[in-house]
Amino acid sequence: MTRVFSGMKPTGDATLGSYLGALRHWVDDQGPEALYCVVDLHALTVPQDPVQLRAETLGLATTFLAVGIDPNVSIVFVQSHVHEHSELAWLMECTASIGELRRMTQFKDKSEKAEEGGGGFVSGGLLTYPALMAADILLYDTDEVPVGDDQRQHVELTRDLAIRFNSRYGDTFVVPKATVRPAGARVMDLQDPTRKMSKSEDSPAGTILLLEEPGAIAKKIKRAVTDTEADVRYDPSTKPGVSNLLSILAASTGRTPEAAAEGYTQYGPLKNDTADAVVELLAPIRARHTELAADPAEVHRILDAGAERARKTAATTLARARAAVGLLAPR
Ligand code: AQP
Repeated sequence: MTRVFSGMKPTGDATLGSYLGALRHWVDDQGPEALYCVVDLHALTVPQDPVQLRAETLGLATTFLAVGIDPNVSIVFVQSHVHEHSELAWLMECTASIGELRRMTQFKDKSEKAEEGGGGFVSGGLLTYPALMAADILLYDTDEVPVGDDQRQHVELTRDLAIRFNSRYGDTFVVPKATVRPAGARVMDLQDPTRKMSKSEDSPAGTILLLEEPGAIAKKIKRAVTDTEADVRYDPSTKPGVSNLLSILAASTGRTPEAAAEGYTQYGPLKNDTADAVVELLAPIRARHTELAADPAEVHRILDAGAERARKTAATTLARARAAVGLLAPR
């Protein structure tokens, strides 16, 4: 059976992008061999407010359940509840080269942003977090990692590290692969469609949150940047704004962007239909989240049970990796 692992950072409310690119595929992939994780340690690469981080962690776990992940089937847990992640991360850091870590697009983007707007502070974790991500994935003998397009590079690095570790120390890790579904793989910011829609970017008008009110969603889509032409066609390089709307409409209604473009001659009707489709898609998630959020103790219980299930596999893999590199086992 295929083992699936994926995670999401609690750095703000999940967006339409993270839903279309990842979360809804997690629901499709779920089963007893699927593990879904709130990767709270990854959030620490930039300074966080402790009270907010705790709230966002619980909130994101609630979102996993609200989108339809069934904790009686799949394993839902918080990364820091399973200490093996941090321990294996050190072995992965010592397997990765600085050059590999520096090449990661997210490191380049986020360190530049931190230098410009964050008072010049770039944490060491911003450079080394792909090693932690490799540990997250490799701990569970993962075969497939369902992610959006932006995360492909990290999964490629995980593969390289697994192969290098196996060749240095003998067969220890399963070599995983990313599964990136084309529909919704890269949802762009509505105000700057050359940039990914992102939860921690300061672009409220360009970002649709999963739990946002229907009126606010419709307003943002109707104000989305398009272009001065009037023809509706899918061509991301010359018409990024219109193509982004077509991708969203297509992913929300189960079609290709080219098929979704058929019949439109003006931007107004395209925006109206896209707004309706997104509102219809997200309404049940919002309602379910409200129900679940009323009982946080139950979400905590689910996370405790998930961590206990996850720990069993994590402990076995970590013991294998420790033995492989030659760490003396305690008596
Ligand atoms: N715009 C997007 N389009 C398609 N997929 C997306 N994902 C995120 N944004 C889009 C996918 O959702 C998962 C969430 O990953 P994450 O939250 O752990 O990290 P991220 O990719 O760095 O997401 P953000 O929103 O950009 O977070 P911040 O702003 O904190 O860095 C991944 O599978 C991702 O591909």
